[in-house]
Amino acid sequence: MRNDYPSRTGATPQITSRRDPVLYDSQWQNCPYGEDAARQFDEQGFCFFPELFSSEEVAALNREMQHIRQDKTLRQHEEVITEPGADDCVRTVFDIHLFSAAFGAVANDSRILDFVHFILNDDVYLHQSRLNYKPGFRGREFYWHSDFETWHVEDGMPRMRAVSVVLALRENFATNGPMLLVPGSHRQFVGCPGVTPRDHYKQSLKEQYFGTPDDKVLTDLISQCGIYSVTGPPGSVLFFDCNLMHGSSSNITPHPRSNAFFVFNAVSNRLVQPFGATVPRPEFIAHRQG
Ligand code: 6CS
Ligand code: FE
Repeated sequence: MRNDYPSRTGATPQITSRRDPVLYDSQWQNCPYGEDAARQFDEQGFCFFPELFSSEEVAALNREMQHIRQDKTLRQHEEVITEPGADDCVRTVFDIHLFSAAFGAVANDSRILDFVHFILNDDVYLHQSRLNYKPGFRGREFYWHSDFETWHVEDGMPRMRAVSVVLALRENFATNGPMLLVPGSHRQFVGCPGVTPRDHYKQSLKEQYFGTPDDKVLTDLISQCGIYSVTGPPGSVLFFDCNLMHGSSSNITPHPRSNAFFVFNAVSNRLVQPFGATVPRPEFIAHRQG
């Protein structure tokens, strides 16, 4: 298969234009949140809806999150990733839709699925789900990256036809490491330096060094596009394009910044062999059927 999005080839990284649509349904009047939301997603690569889920709904999900976090038997599972240098501190739990029926129901909720279907204009399946707990004091950063870059290089996602949905379980303040987005960056593909090491995910899910752009590229991109900090109360939902440049700082406040992530991929865009790694990552990070 031709590779339109080379990255981590060891060569000097290139910036190229996106070669895939952003909105796959060209009839913007079909957008369940209106044509303005469609335009915003197309231009900026994201849409944010404060308090899309009620405080009662989020309270129930928070209880569920506490069960998952505190279940010591789960610590043995490979789905549970701990913070770098703090083995007792949960950073990420993958496949939350399988661990918990309540999170599974969120992934099937029409407030989410209708917009996802509009964006991708295809049947969809869950490529990845996870809880990023980002605990107070010890929650570490997620360095700048495009998710698609990783999914293409390490998992074999062919095209940019996937969308991430983030549900805030706790308030995302300006101070507790909210997600930082680079609006409009989804229209360019940023190749990254280096070559993927073997079993890279064991390191990268704690601290990522490959699949991150170099300083010069980031400086130019951010001077062009700026940074949008995603803040809002629990129940708020962010939809963002798979190729949007984003990251977040560490959390030195006492307030956890906990978010649930659901990534939907179009069935026509199922994973093939990785474009820049020898062995695909395990199913719990990147579902190959679903
Ligand atoms: O490697 C991954 O697939 C994950 N890592 C990051 C930092 N974002 C997307 C995804 O969950
Ligand atoms: Fe990410």
